[in-house]
Amino acid sequence: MVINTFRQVMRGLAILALMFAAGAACAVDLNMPVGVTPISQDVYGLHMYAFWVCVGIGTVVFGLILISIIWHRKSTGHQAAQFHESTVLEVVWTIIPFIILIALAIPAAKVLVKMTNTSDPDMTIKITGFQWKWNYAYLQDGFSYFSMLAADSNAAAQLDSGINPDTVPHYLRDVDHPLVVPVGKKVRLLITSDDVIHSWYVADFAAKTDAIPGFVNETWIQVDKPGTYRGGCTELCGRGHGFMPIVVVAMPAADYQKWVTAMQAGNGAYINPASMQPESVGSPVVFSAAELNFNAVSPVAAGGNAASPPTAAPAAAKPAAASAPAEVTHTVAGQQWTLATAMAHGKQIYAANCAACHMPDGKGNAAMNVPAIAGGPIPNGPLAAHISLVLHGKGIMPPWGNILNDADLAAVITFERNAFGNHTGDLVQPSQIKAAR
Ligand SMILES: [Cu+2]
Repeated sequence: MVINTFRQVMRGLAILALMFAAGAACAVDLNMPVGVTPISQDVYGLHMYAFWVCVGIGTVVFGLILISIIWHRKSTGHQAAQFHESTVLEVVWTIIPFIILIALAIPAAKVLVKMTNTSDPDMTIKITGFQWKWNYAYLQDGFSYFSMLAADSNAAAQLDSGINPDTVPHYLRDVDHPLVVPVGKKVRLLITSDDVIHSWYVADFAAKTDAIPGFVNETWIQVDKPGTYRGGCTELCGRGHGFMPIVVVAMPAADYQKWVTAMQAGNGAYINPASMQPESVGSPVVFSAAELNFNAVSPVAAGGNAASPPTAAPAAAKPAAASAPAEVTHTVAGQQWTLATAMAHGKQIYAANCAACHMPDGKGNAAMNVPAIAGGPIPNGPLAAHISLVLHGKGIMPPWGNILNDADLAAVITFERNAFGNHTGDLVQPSQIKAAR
């Protein structure tokens, strides 16, 4: 009997020791990140301060309980003290918690005020949440772009993809077009939404602000260390909620300025901040200075960018093979597609934007009342009606004209009309999308 009790006690102690060891082993990872912005460091300091106050209170309270249990228990002859309405005691146990609360509230309020002080920013970026992507608009620099789940994560996330997510770098934590900010500058973020409530959150910045349709919330960041920082949407916003990560690249101010200049010259093409090259879709990719400035590419492309409205586009433009390099598969609003380049790019646009509802095989989703692309009446019917539906949306279908640029829309509509067993032979050019807007 005694031996059994002894064994149980020893086993309990061994388990406790293991738990402490495990706790110590991962204690470093359990704490919140210190972060790279002044606010995140303040928040971390606040967190540690509150933590040590809690440790102090815990030590006193549990210490007293332990002393009472061990040295003042009934079995050793101690009697409970009997007293009521001790004014001194009541004043003491009111004043002490009051002091503790004030001591916590003052530094917390200071950080809160600092956090919401968005005055005198060096620059402003407007962030708009969409189901399920982010749009970043550089208000002073005059360009904006969408940031969505990286293609490799998206491919692996598909049902029965056969791709092991462990083989995908930064699975569900990577995007195609990261937000780019300069190091050491105060960046004001205006945050809103186009559809439902999202929330923009990057732990290393201690920035977490709800994106609410019809409201513009604001916060600010000042990233003091160059690097790549990851976050995600933190407001359950629908079934793609887990698939709208956030990636922010912080660059030295001089490099950032080069990126801005390249973005402004790129006419809609995203410039990869790592390589400072325009993003490529498919390969091989051929770029020249002239292609980056599409005013100089071809008469048709220049027309797409002209201030005056373009003349009515032909119902089914023929591939302009002579004027557009066949290999160019980046998206510049105003470029000319060939059937091959449009199909290749349209396939990627479809996978990133349309497959979630219309399904990767184009069969649609009867339960959600989403019609099929494969053999469906719209992709096989009049082209104008198809373009109009994609541009303006209908029911649960969003107006993609607000989300994708002319080149992407032309490519994806071309793809839908010539994939999944559809054979209309239609090739849609960005100028047709522009004319139909
Ligand atoms: Cu969300």
